[in-house]
Amino acid sequence: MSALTLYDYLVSGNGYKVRLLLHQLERAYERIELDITRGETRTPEFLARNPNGRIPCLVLEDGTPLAESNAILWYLAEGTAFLPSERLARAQVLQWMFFEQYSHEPFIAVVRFWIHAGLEGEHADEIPERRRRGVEALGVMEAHLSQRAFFVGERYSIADIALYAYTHVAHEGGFDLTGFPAVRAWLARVAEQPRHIPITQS
Ligand SMILES: N[C@@H](CCC(=O)N[C@@H](CS)C(=O)NCC(=O)O)C(=O)O
Repeated sequence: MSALTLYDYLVSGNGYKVRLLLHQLERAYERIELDITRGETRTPEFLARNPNGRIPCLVLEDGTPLAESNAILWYLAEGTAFLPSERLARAQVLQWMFFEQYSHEPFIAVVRFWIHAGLEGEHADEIPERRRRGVEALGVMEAHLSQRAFFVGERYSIADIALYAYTHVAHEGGFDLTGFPAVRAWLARVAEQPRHIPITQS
C-alpha cells in the first residue's frame, strides 16, 4: 500500500479544502502540484485519474482515484469529529456543501481565478453578474451565521471547511466582506481551529 497522493494546485481553494482537512486529521500524504493555467490537468495521464480534468484528485492507498473536493472531504471525514453522526446533521452538512458548489464557488472562486490568471479583461462582461451572485451567497451565509457559531450543529465540520476555502480569499476576487460581520467572525473562528493551515501552505 502506498501513501495517499493529492493532485493539487496551491492557489486552488478546492485543493485547499482537502489539504486543510488532511492536516487537521494528521494524515500523511504526497502532494503533486499541477499548474492548471498550463493545462497540466488535461494530459492523458491525469485524465485517466479524473476524466473531468480537474484538481483536487486524491489517489487512495489502493490506487483508487477520488475527485470532487467535497466528495473527498466527506470520504476523509467519515468516522471523525469533522462529520456529525446524526442523520439530520449529516444532511445539513451536505446542504451547505451543495450550496457551496452551486451558489458560492461558481461566483466567488471563478472571479478570483479569472483575476489570478489575468483573464479579467476576457470575462469583463460576465464579472458584474458573477459578483452580484457571489454577494447574494455571502448574504445567505451572513443570515445563517448571525444566529450560530458554525454552519451545522454548533461545531466545526467539513461544511465550514468547504465554505471557508473561497470565502476567506473572496477579497482576491474583489468581494468586500465589510458588510458581513457574522461571516468575518466565523472566518476568524475557523482560522483558530487546531492545526489550521493557510491556503499558501503546501
Ligand atoms: N467541483 C470541483 C471543481 C474543481 C475545479 O474547478 N478545479 C479547478 C481548480 S480550482 C481545475 O482543476 N481546473 C483545471 C481545468 O479546468 O482545466 C471540485 O469541487 O473539486
